[in-house]
Amino acid sequence: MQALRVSRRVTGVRRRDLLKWSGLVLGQAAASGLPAPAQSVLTPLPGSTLPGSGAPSGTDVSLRISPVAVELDRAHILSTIGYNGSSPGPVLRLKEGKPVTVEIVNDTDSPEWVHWHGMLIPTQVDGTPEEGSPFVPPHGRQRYQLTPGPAGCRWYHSHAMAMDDLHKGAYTGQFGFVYVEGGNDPGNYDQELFLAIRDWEPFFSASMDDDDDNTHDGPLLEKPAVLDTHPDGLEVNSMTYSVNDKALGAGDPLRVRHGQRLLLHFLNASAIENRRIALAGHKMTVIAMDGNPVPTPQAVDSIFLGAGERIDAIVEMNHPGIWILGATEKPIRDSGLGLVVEYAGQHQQPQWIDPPRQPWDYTIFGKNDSGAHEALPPEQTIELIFGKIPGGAGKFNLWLVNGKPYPHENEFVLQKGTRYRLVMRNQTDDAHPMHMHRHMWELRSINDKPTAGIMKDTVVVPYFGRAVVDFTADQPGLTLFHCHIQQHMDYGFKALFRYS
Ligand SMILES: [Cu+2]
Repeated sequence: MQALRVSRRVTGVRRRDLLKWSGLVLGQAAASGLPAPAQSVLTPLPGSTLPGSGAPSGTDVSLRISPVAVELDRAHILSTIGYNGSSPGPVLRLKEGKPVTVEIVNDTDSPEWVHWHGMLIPTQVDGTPEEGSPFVPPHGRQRYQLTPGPAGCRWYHSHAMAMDDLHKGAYTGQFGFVYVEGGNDPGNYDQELFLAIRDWEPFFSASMDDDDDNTHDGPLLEKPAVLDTHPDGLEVNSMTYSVNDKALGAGDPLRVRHGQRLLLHFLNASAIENRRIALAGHKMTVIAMDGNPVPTPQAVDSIFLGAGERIDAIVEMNHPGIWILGATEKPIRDSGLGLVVEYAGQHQQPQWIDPPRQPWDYTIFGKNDSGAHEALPPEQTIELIFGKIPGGAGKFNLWLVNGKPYPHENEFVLQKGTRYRLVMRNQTDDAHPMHMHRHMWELRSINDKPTAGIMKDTVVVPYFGRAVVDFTADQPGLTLFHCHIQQHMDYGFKALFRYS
């Protein structure tokens, strides 16, 4: 199993002196012991109403797309495109079901689309070219209303195609959290943080360092009997990482006190990779995935996030010290993907402890009696078989759904009100984070291990593996289904669902 992955392993790692422990600035302290108001210690622009960008009155959400500089650390100041002068963009806090007026100003030379990932909203405001959403013209603006929902951790990002331009679309800094406030009760907590995992300075590479091995411990259900042995094409890679806009050790530490409870909202905002994350010395209790409360919260040693996925976790600060929260793979952590967590009164060097290496298993968070019953049995099943045509040296791979790249004409037609089952069969040697717009999936099995009650908008289909999801077709209009790895999406790995 591992041998298959060898060709995608990075052999040499660029090291750099990231950990400059001296000179760290005191962060915000939340020592009251009371549930804290919403705050984002690491993102400088909290709040949902942003009158500062010249928005006309009556605008609830104002986003300005423009060039920004991101200082990951003193040695790495990047030029990219962001929202409202930063990347990530502001954490937007909206109320479920309460319509908001959105104004987007585009200060760049390219048309842009702002997609509201995880929201159940019409195609007109979904921000997706394939669905026909209007674009924000270059040096123009766009104004519309949307009704946020469902409650929970959503996000917004560019949905422009990039193709071979690594300075466009999701490769840029155009991403941010949306927290839709509603009935979800995360319980008491002392600090709330929004942590976007991110890579920068993408480049084309014949090898990759990824965490996809983490998705498997069982048989390779979808491995073809005869593998295509043609050489793979180029993938997009990175060796520059951050949590929000800071490399490990460069930003303020997250300052905590013994006995506090943290509510951490994680987002994998990468355009290129799935990632595993841990907080050394601590377990994290996963309470929600993709913003939706899970039926069975579980404490785990590490979490796995496909590109586009979110996890909300509660962490009990019960192990005083100075710790690293970051990527479980050392080269990635050493290249910036992490954050220092510092207990009050502790002064030692930040510690890392490798968590036990276990495959990521969504199903442990599902209903305990998942296989026993089906509350809403599907009426129709749609098979989606993923394939890859290796591109060969210096070229790009082509990605197929049911034997062909995008576009598909009328293969996927939904009837309103019908309950569907999607059987995603991944006949490639990559784990793909598959996302469906404007609908919510119920995960039903991963590699034939059953589950129920886990509601998601993005599911990582293991390499040579299988994932089954059910959903009700209740959002008429074109609906994009795609891999959330930008290059895979751009080179064929997407399909439009229509309503009849
Ligand atoms: Cu993919």
